[in-house]
Amino acid sequence: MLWLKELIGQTEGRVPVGPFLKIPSIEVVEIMKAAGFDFVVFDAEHAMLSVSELNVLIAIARSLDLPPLVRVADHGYGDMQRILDAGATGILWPHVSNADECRRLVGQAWHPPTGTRGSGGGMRAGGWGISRDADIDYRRDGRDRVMRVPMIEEIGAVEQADDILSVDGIDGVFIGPGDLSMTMGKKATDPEVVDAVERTYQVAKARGVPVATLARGAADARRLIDHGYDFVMVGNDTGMLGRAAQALVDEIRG
Ligand code: 3PY
Ligand code: MG
Repeated sequence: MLWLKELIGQTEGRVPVGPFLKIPSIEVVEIMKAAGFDFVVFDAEHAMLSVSELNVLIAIARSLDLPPLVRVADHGYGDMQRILDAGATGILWPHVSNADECRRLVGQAWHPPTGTRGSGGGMRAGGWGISRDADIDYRRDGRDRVMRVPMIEEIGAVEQADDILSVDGIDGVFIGPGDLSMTMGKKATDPEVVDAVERTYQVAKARGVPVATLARGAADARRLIDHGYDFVMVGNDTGMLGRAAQALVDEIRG
């Protein structure tokens, strides 16, 4: 099975790229694999994805060797634990504001003695407790292979990025330009926002934390890769479908 954490920095010159997915559909996951994406992030923060739907989507993504991560809806323990036990290969937490909050979240996703995540090896993440496959090991995978990724997307968090990114157990950071720009009362393309994103990027690089952000399309994704981002999110299923449908109608109607 592929893990995003193992793809980062190891695919010679090939930076992993993945979309956010919001539509609860097996076919969409298969299409993203067929299109060539390296990983997917199911977006439970903004989309109406239930834990039961995530369970199915995670299973199909894993079977396709398309590492599934989940952006959780909140900072709670219950859904996150079930999503990890369902076999998500990483968690993104939206709006992480400071180091204490980050430490608590990372701890929830880390088994003792380092954290407080409960033991559920009888689930998919543990090969249903009967796996003969040495590639599946609930405790080792939970410790070493699951990605724990705080999202920095508030200007207050940018100011505290060095503290936040010093938290033990972080496997990456995602800089959210959309929310960040809102907290600054600006547009994502305004120079002040671009500078705040760059400052956060530099802190992550200095700390050796793999860093990602959201690309505005293919050219922007190439720019981010050339700049040195370690993994890149681009697009989402609703946007891709919407734009393709609109372009088709426009072409017909002129
Ligand atoms: C943001 O830009 O705020 C994000 O969360 C990216 O999806
Ligand atoms: Mg956001």
